[in-house]
Amino acid sequence: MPVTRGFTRRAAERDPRLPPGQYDAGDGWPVLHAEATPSIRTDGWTFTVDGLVMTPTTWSWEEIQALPGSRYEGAIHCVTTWSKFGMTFDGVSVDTLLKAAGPFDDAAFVLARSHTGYTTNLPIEDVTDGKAWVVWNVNGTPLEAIHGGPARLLVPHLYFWKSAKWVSGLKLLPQDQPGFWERNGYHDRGDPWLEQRYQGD
Ligand SMILES: Nc1nc2c(c(=O)[nH]1)N[C@H]1C(S)=C(S)[C@@H](COP(=O)(O)O)O[C@H]1N2
Ligand SMILES: [Mo]
Repeated sequence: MPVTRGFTRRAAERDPRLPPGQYDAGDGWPVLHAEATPSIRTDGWTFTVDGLVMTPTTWSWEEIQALPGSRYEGAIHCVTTWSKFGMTFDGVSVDTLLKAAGPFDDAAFVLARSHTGYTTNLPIEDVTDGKAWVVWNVNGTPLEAIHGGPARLLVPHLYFWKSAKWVSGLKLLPQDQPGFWERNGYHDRGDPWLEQRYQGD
């Protein structure tokens, strides 16, 4: 039956790494952000973990680079339906940063913030156990300003709006506090495999 065979072939051709409703952007890497691209120098740059932590901690550019490095190799998924495969990001694991600051037991959420004022919220489980990074290199080269350089958050198992560009810190909170896109109609969590694109999904 040709109809059945056609359906089966198309299903087999779909890349199993592609979450539902996503397409492979190939070599291109779309640029998306709400604010003007800032020009942020690495001298004077800081990254701070504060809120519900024993030791609020700020790292300079040199200090964060001196931490044990960590790499992510894999896909990224934007809510506007493009995905990219085979990305290599280098930076530091959020686990390393949180370990230094020592979250209190009641720290259940984080609000990531950017040097531009952008924010995005995450449950602490989504940034611990090797699931999130602060990164400054992509595919072996320094992250360009248009992609969040000098450093951005990377939370690749969630839609890419959670990966705050020009990231400046994480605040540990007792309850969820929606960030920029989450207040503007995007889903609170943003799991691409569950197609959690917009509020109510
Ligand atoms: N500071 C900041 N970070 C941001 C955004 C933004 O508007 N401002 N947009 C998010 C969204 S919606 C996406 S899809 C990705 C886009 O990252 P890219 O431009 O490197 O592809 O950045 C995320 N991080
Ligand atoms: Mo996005």
